[in-house]
Amino acid sequence: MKAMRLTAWGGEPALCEVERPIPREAEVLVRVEAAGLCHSDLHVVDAAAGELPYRAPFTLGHEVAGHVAALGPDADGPAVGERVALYGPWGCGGCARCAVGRDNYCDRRGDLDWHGVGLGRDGGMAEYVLVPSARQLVPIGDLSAAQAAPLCDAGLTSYHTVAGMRHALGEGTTAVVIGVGGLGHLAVQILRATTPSRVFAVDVREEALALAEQSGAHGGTLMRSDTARVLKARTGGLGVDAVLDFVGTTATLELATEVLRSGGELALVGSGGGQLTVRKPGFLPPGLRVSLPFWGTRPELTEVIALARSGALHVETEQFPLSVAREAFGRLRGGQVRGRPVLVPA
Ligand code: FEH
Ligand code: ZN
Ligand code: ZN
Repeated sequence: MKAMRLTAWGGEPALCEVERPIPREAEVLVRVEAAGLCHSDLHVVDAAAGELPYRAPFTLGHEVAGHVAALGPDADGPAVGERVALYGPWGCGGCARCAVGRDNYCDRRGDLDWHGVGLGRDGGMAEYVLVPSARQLVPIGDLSAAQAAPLCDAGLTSYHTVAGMRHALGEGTTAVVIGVGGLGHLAVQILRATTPSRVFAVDVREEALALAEQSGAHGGTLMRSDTARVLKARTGGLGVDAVLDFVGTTATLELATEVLRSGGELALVGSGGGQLTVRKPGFLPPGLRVSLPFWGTRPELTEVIALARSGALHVETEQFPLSVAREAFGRLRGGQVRGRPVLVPA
């Protein structure tokens, strides 16, 4: 079968011909219908040997949807043919966190040489993908695979981020989404669908602000020298209750702390490598709570899929045949994709 693989650290990913896996014990083989492409895939591909705990070679692709193709002899759960989304953060499977579907915060993460499907383990940028058990599968019903795949990471991470700050998103509150790309545009929709907050977007691209408005944002403003003033004015000078930073540079973190109200919530999601000095005495809003949400839980993926099936979420995607995956990597790297790139085995 065809698979887009990281063949060696520091090299370009390559479309390879590999054996189709055979499910053993409780494993389940899934025929891939769509696999999203994430900025984290670029970080993986750009990593030097030893930077990540993963062992090359492996197939990339950590946001995947398809249908069950075969079951190992001890597998339970979805029948052959059932359409599914893959819960991607695979932990040790035996700790207290994994036991309740919080594999994204596995207690043994530091001992593992993987972080999940396509992240040290063979992923879904391929015709087939093997999952350890049916526990990692969420039925998607008639949801299209191109919509379901991005929900496994972009959607789940955004949903988990909102879930972690829901207490600050009640009536009369305001949330700001910085960075309206694959994750940010879904965060806007999730905020609008699950909270009463007013939602404002910040980005450096006019087309991203248009996507934010299309996603339900109440307003948007470009990242400029006066952005803090514009955002504060939108709150009558009070400041915003929550900032979801999907960029994560020093400039976006500084903007966040400039506009946040006392007791506000800052979620740093983007891997921009930015820094924020946290000290007392200091200049941060009193009562500021900072979180670094990572991916999401297995129960939350079920909730995200249900939200999408209710019609509350629409993923902006640009589809590429798996055979030209390298072009998709280049377009994502150049910031030339609107929404989420999705690879379709073809
Ligand atoms: C995956 C692996 C490592 C870092 C970040 C990620 C995210 O893309 C998962 O949402
Ligand atoms: Zn990702
Ligand atoms: Zn674990």
